[in-house]
Amino acid sequence: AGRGAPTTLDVVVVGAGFAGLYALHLLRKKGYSVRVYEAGDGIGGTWYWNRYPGARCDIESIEYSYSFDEQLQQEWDWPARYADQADILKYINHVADRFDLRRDIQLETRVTSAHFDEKASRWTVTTNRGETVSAQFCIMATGCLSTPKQVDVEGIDDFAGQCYHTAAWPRGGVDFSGRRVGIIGTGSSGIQAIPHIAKQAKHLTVFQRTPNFSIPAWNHPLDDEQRRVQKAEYADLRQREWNSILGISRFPVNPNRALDATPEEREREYEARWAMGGLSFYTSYVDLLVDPRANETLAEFARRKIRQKVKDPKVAEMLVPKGYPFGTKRLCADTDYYETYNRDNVTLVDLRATPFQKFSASGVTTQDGRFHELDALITATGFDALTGTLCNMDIRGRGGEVLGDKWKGGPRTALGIMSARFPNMFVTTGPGSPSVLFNMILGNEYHVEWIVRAIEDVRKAGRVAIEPTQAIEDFWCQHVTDVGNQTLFTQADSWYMGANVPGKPRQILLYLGGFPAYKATCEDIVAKGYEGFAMV
Ligand code: NA7
Repeated sequence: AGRGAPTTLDVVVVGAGFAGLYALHLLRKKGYSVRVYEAGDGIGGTWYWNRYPGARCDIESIEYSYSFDEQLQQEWDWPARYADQADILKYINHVADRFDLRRDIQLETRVTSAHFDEKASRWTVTTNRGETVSAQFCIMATGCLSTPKQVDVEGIDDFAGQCYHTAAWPRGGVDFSGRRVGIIGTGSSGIQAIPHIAKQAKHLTVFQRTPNFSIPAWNHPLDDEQRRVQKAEYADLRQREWNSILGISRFPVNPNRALDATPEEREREYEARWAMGGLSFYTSYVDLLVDPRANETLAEFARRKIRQKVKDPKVAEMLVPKGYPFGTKRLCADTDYYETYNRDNVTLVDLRATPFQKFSASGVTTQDGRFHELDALITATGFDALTGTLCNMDIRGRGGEVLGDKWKGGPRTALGIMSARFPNMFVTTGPGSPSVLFNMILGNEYHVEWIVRAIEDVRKAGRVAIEPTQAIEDFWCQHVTDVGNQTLFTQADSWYMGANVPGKPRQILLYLGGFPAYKATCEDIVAKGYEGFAMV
């Protein structure tokens, strides 16, 4: 890209993470002119920004990697069961070089607006560098967790120490030696970062609003023999992933119901899952996420484990999750998380009992009158997930309708991929798709393949645009809500529910019918000539 590059393109892709890179690769292979815009000064999306200590994937690398190229997956060596941020970023950069992707990626360029020109049936895309391009199709590969959420506490701007959000971590890292550090947030990011920061800092104060369920990851290095065995079964592994609910096939799926099992059988099952670690609990019984009594059997098991690990019973009680079902906030996978609270230099503050009162230059006071002196503050406070990035961009469809206005009461999509009156604009792993509870790499691959096929089908049909009808969008939104309501997910104040951002409408933002059912619906629609979509 750059000098002399055309300002008229077939496709603009926004974002150079896993989805954007694959979209570029596939579209270019099919002969389309494509440019990818990326806000960061490097590629990798989530894995570029989230470089906090301990950042690691909690899906095994053998599965959390591209499946589209057999040679790539046979040649790449993952050093550990779960890869850390640096290894995943290395992999992404390898993929970019391997498929010669960089020449069509423009870094340090943020797309600020995308307006649909109805007469031309094209998108006019503008960047923060004042550049404007015209593209027939626009793919928003902007990610689900790409707008970090800041905290709003009185006086926080007066705090004179260093402040870091886990999702905007400085490139060279941070040295916390000798410092008094505070961290807000105990989701996946906080739970991964806390053990690392505690080892380095003079003192770490963890400000916890809601305790999470976390299971040991049991991460370990992989040797050549283990990698050879894994790679030998790749074809079968991928097949099983595509047919599974979570896109993970390394953990067995138990087809039984927890409530049909005896307490002893349940205990055996849960102990076996504990030994597998991490997300394995999601498939331990089929009724866990739909029946509160089933869920409670597992929640109690997990609470007992926390009480066994944390020496101070008062601290243990603060860490024990209550009041929402197991797994309905994203289950965390950790390394030495609970053990960290047995250290002398770690303090846990329960923000429900003692909320923040006010920040000053040197720390924060909680409502019990205690002053916590801090040299640095880490916010592991999550994201305006799934909708934030798209709603903050100036996206205008037919009649100048602004996407952020259309989605004020909640996102409106068909299949999580398109929105009515925004023709030729596609989203990967968008709201209303199942991807955030599925192996994200496979979810992205499927979306990219669906989108590229749709683009080709528009061209083949001699048409200029495709868009969903209002009817299919209404149907899909209702379906997502109905399916969500059959689960326990609606009972937690999670980012899945939009409940982590003040003022955001509370509704289920992902499709919980499972990926195989989702994919079948998407394929069926195409087989019926894009039923519910209009080609103009
Ligand atoms: P999460 O999972 O949204 O966690 C954010 C954490 O920050 C969570 O413990 C929140 O408590 C806490 N939080 C957020 N806002 C505040 C305020 N204002 N005050 C105190 N505490 C606050 O984000 P992560 O980055 O950890 O993980 C995101 C996803 O990445 C994860 O689900 C995986 O899929 C990978 P709350 O629970 O809202 O009370």
